[in-house]
Amino acid sequence: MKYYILLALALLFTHSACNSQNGVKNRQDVKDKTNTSASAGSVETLPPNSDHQPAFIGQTRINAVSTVTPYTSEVRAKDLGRPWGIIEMPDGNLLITEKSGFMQMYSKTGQLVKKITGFPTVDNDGQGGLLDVALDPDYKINQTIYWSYSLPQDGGKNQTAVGKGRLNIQAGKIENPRLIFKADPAFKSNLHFGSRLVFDSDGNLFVSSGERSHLDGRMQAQKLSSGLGKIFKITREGKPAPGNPFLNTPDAKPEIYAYGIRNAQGLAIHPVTGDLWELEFGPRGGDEINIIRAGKDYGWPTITYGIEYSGKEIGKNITQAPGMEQPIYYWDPVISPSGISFYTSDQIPEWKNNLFIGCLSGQHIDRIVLNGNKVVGEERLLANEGERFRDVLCSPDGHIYAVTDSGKLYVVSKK
Ligand SMILES: [Ca+2]
Repeated sequence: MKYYILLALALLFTHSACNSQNGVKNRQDVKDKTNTSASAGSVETLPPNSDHQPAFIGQTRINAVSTVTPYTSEVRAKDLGRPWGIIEMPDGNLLITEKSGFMQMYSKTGQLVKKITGFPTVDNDGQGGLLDVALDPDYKINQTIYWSYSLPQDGGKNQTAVGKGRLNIQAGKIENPRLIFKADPAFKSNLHFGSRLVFDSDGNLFVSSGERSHLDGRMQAQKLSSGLGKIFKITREGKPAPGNPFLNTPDAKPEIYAYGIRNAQGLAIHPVTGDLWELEFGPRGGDEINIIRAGKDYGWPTITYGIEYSGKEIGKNITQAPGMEQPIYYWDPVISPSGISFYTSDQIPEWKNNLFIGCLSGQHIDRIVLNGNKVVGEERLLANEGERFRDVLCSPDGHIYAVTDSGKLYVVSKK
């Protein structure tokens, strides 16, 4: 008897879960018919965590697309430790950060070329460590690189910081390493450092900071007097970039470019428009793609498409507010987006100017197809590998290089 009651309950649960999935799918199918000729249904089949509704058609659960060009993936190295950021050097080698405080140069075939040491001490606890890396726009002349890290401070505190120095490859050393910027205030947390680095075409550096996964830090994301939950734009010396939006605002940190950010681990410049694209982690639901514009408020924690991990509502439980920017796309449930990269090669023509996203909990590389600034299709690549993809690099050579939390270097190539 007990067995039959359990079976009946199980069937009832499965049925209602399917209904809610189909409900979402059906709504989306209707909405997306005008947007894309892709196959019906989204890549996401799980029910959302919240009852929030998108602000516009195609803001979430866009129709799935499939790459037609045959492609293949391969693990080229397995000994990266805990990689966080990957960039390409002018000579075609890959420079990969290691969270505990060093970098490694690898050939594209997966051979270790050089270990680079001499970086300042990092707080490697939790999500902290030596995180992203960027080349100076004049690297070929000055061999200067920039890195982001969690800077240890007194009392168990730490903060997102940016350093720079001269890369001496032959010696495997960073020369003259120095701190150029830190996102005040320091905080006692081992979470949400943001910290992705990307240079603008004007030679200034965008830096993201997180809100430290703390209720007080979260509120500071809305405060221009705090460096938590922000996008900064700084010069190569760490000063506020000329033209920054809050240079003349009393009490505002002049390095701030945009605010209301939760935890952005994805930054990239769009290859056609030159806009700054940002990927950030939502709470339970509500991972976002944003196009970052000077002086704009991206809403966290006032508006969000997510809920607390506990299941509680966040703030007033609203998704839209005057003066706050909408994400161009969001996910519920989350994919945990980390590093991002736009594909610019002609090797796989259907990927040209698509956005690729390394997903942690999602355990795949997400492909986003765009029509202008509108998301029109989504695909999950390498979804059967069971890997947390920390960063992706779409090389001009037509291959996608990706690093995982398990220490692997993947290469995705045309067959
Ligand atoms: Ca937002």
